Amino acid sequence: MDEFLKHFRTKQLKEGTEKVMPSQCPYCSVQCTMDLIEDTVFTNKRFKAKPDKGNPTSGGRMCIKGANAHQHVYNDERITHPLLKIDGEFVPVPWELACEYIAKQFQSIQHFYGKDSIGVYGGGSLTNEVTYLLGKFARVALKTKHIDYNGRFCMSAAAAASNAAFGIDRGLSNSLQEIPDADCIILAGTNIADCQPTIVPYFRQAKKNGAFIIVSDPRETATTKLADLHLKPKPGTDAMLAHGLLKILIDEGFTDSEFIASRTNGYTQLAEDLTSISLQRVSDVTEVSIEDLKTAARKYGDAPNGFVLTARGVEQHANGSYAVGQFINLVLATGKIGRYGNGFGSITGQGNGQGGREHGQKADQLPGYRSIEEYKDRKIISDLWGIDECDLPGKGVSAYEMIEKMAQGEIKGLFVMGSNPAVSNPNGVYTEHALRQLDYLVVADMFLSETARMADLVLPVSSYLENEGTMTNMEGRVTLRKAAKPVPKTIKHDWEILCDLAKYLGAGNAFSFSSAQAIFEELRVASKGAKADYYGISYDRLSHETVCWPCPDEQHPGTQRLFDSEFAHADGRAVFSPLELEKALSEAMTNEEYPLLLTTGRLMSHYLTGVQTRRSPDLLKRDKEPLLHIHPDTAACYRIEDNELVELKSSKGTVIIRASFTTAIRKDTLFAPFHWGDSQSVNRVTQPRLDPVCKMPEFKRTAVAVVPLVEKSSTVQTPGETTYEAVD
Ligand SMILES: Nc1nc2c(c(=O)[nH]1)N[C@H]1C(S)=C(S)[C@@H](COP(=O)(O)OP(=O)(O)OC[C@H]3O[C@@H](n4cnc5c(=O)[nH]c(N)nc54)[C@H](O)[C@@H]3O)O[C@H]1N2
Ligand SMILES: Nc1nc2c(c(=O)[nH]1)N[C@H]1C(S)=C(S)[C@@H](COP(=O)(O)OP(=O)(O)OC[C@H]3O[C@@H](n4cnc5c(=O)[nH]c(N)nc54)[C@H](O)[C@@H]3O)O[C@H]1N2
Ligand code: SF4
Ligand SMILES: [Mo]
Repeated sequence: MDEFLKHFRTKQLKEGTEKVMPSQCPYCSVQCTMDLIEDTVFTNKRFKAKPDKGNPTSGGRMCIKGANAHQHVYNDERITHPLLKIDGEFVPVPWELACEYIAKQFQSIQHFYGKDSIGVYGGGSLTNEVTYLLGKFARVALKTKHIDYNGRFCMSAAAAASNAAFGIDRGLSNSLQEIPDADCIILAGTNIADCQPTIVPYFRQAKKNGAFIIVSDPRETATTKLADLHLKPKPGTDAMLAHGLLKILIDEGFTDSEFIASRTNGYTQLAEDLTSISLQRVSDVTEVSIEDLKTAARKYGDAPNGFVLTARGVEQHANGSYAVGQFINLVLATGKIGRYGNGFGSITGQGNGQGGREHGQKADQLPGYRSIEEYKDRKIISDLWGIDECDLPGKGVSAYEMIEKMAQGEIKGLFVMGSNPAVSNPNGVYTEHALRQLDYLVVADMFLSETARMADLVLPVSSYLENEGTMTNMEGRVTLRKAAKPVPKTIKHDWEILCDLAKYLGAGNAFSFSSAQAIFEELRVASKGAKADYYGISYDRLSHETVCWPCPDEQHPGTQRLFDSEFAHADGRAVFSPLELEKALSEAMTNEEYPLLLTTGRLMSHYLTGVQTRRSPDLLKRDKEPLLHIHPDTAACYRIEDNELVELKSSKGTVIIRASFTTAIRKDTLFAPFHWGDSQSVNRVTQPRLDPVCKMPEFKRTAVAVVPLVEKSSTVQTPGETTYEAVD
């Protein structure tokens, strides 16, 4: 078929029936670029994607999600008109009417219940321009303090830990190009092979060059295949694991005393406090052997160059920010940062997971990582936005806390752009109830997502192929995604929707933008001199290069590696995270009723709540439904058979899911992906336990029970059905 396609392509090219659309994948934080080739004649396979060799991060690679991303864009289920719910049915309405309705409803709610009764909920798939504008929209047009976004569930733990340690928060401290030259790499709670597949070759190359790779994950995954040493900790015990590693590094003399003395604060106290923990205790809590702990610490300590990378496996816990801080301690104690081939990174998730957290859609932030609580920052931004500093709202609450405020009736109207909170929040049953409690829910999306279905009004938005804007990848690399094709006439860009709504809300003057580029120009100024400084980046530059921030002026080349000479704290030093043992100790979560630990995560073929990938036939056919990974020995204890539908229960709710046997998981742990909605949404069982510092929910550890859907109380057999043993 491929040969045939090639032949056909050549023929079509000659006839000029082939359309080439340069595009950039809408999904993960690598941001691969590709040419989408549309064959206007050959209808059997209309589209073919060809990766772009010039991309400095993906280097001519793409994964199956990127190759099939266009399928959701051309899906018939795409919304093409604003939809107003009348008597439970969605009815298409003109844009003017939709905007008028939204403005009237929100204004009337605010009139009775105050400005903060409206919430805004954003996402990390939005471009930097939309992220920036959404923050401005909430604070200037709606004048509410309640804005937060899905990155709270994604990057908040790493952000809090990086800010505390380094004084700044950027996914990777170095560009990926340096990975092949590391001698030891610790990958903690990250499954790059399924989640950022196109960066795996950097790690393969490192291995070829002799690097020792250590992976910490309670499961065997495509990533653990890369590992020379696979540590399988009990879920939620990573902080303790890192304590153990640091203890060995100190005891065996692997620390870099010169680096510690000249570039850090807080080491002496930490080293002293660590003496109170024995390796035996670390091993008992984590269930990783002392021998494996020693091998890991020695390999990392002994390596001239090394990286430590974390992701959601370590971060999505009620102690996530603390755990990340402990991994950063390993880097600081060994002086493995601020020079070539050495560094730390939290691998960002969404396409714009990095930029999405920099420009003001987080409850406590203003553009450029400015603080909404610092007078100086507030003044700069309010002057730029043409409002009084005292009229700029203060800090709001985190995403899940907004859900709580909806349930309590404090937030009565919600505007959602770029997220599907009904499926991605923990405590799903409660979340759905909270969203249903709202007086007015507006969702801007391409599809009737599970959240949009609950809305009073849904606004159709442009897709990644139609929408121009900048995205910032895990390296802090800013890229310009140009529109590959025009937006359908009845659909609008996110930024246009915000500008239109602002007019109806009486704030049109501050939203008179005519292009994404015009918004970026304002963002540049807003971020000038701030931590995430984009001032030196322009669309002109981005049309022929990519630039890593900070980039303070147009002559500046951008910053590929951070911390070469100083950290971002006022005194230029990094800070060790202190020991708080109670945070590292795993709470006894399981009990007789809920004896197992559930952890959740991702599959290669689907993306987040699956709204886009479940509407891409070639991706859906790879994984049609969620499967609950369970060890056969565990399954036997609960009379569960392979491929059988089971009830997965916690104290919060129940999910119906098919069991799938695997020996690649700890016996006390179950795994399920969260890419499906409704009765198959795994977040119906997760707990709303939040990290007190960053408000990250504990997605990676829930006490659960699992029972067969079919009661096995007697031997019932109908032809073709399974026979079950009788229960005593
Ligand atoms: N295919 C695909 N790729 C994606 C996404 C997607 O939905 N699908 N989403 C993107 C986004 S937004 C994100 S945030 C990233 C997420 O990227 P990752 O964080 O790499 O993905 P996860 O599958 O959530 O979790 C990673 C691993 O953590 C392990 N884990 C679970 N609990 C623990 C624990 O307690 N300790 C340790 N050490 N490990 C644990 C899981 O077994 C899993 O293999 O991926 C991005 N890329
Ligand atoms: N159990 C469990 N839950 C989790 C996680 C986990 O590991 N386990 N991970 C968490 C993480 S890391 C994340 S990032 C969240 C993500 O969770 P969500 O915020 O729900 O993310 P998506 O599923 O991508 O939802 C995005 C929605 O926005 C729409 N969309 C896409 N692009 C655009 C755009 O440009 N504009 C607009 N207006 N809409 C757009 C999509 O169609 C989709 O409906 O889930 C979190 N929830
Ligand atoms: S999902 Fe990530 S790795 Fe795959 S093509 Fe898209 S950007 Fe690249
Ligand atoms: Mo994420």
